[in-house]
Amino acid sequence: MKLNVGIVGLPNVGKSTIFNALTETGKAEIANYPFCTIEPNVGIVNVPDERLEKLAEMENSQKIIPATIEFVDIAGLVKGASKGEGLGNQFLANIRNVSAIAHVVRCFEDSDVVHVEGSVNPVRDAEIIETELILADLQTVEKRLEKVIKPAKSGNKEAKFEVQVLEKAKKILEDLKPLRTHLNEFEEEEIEYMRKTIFPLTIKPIMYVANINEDDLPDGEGNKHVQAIKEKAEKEGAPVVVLCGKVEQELIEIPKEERKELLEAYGLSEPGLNKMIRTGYSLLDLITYFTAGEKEARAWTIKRGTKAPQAAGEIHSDFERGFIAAEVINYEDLVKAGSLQKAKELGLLRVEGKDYVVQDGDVMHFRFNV
Ligand SMILES: Nc1nc2c(ncn2[C@@H]2O[C@H](COP(=O)(O)OP(=O)(O)O)[C@@H](O)[C@H]2O)c(=O)[nH]1
Ligand SMILES: [Mg+2]
Repeated sequence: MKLNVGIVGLPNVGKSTIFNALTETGKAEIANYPFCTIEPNVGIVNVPDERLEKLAEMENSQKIIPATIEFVDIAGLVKGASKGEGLGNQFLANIRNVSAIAHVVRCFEDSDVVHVEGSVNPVRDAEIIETELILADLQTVEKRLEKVIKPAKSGNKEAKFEVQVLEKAKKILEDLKPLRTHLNEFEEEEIEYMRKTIFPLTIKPIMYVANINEDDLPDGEGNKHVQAIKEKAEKEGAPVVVLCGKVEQELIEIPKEERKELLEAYGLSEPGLNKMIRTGYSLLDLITYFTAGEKEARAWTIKRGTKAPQAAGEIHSDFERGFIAAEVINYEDLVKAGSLQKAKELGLLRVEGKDYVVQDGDVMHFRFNV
């Protein structure tokens, strides 16, 4: 499965503004993706990571290759999408193809920008979209139920299992609740089944992106709409990223050297987009390990819980196939040592075997034999 984040929200909330700024600011070198055609609404974005910069400095690496994550601008979700309103079905299909959702809500007042619902109210807006996703899931679940109910009745074991899961999901969706906030009611294998067989929209992890005006920077503290969406998000256990789309756009339009000054003027230590990228990364349950040498310092993306051989396989399938061992030091310890060479001299590199679960920030060197 591709690991990507779909940007979702009502029209005119700032999705494209944010998407464009994102793809500009974090533009990944397309040269690294020779075999994929990149659609105009897809942006491959570098994951900002200070550790990688420091690592490259420490090891005198000529090149830095950051981890990347994909964002997709999903346009045009409106009320009634689940019934095919607007370009409803197409958009729902686009959401089905992403692994996580960045739900942009408008928290800025601006009489020049039309609000499709007539007023600024991010909680209502979020619920409009959520309801469409819930209704779409309900349709999917009901359709599948129709198919499996007969074989289940005649004793088919798999069908019986499906019915049990689908009935549970149906009840939650009929209460107009998303599946993602009710996952504790399912067994692990039931969740797995839903993800792999019926691809629900509301099971995907979500972050809210509160788009505010520049006067409300740095964090939207005094903006009541931001407070309201934060309360909703907290109940759901979803993260909120507060940013100003307009300022993010401004930042990419000025020369790099001037950005720091503009950020400081708004009381920001970094672009809001950086937070959004990192939040997307963690929503997907991804962590980073590093390799570093004179040639390059590079960040590699793995799912949390990945063991050393599979992590090595990210670099090359030979590394996984012929895996012998990994020399490992965590970034924090490496910084204390000063360099890989010094760490080696101090005996700080651990040798780990095939059952080692790679940790975020591990600096790895693989030994393999093919
Ligand atoms: N005042 C203000 N306007 C914004 C902000 N972000 C986006 N807009 C404006 O809102 C309008 C819709 O933005 P767009 O990104 O096209 O929204 P989309 O329909 O969600 O993709 C445009 O005129 C933007 O310039 C913001 O932070 N503040
Ligand atoms: Mg748009």
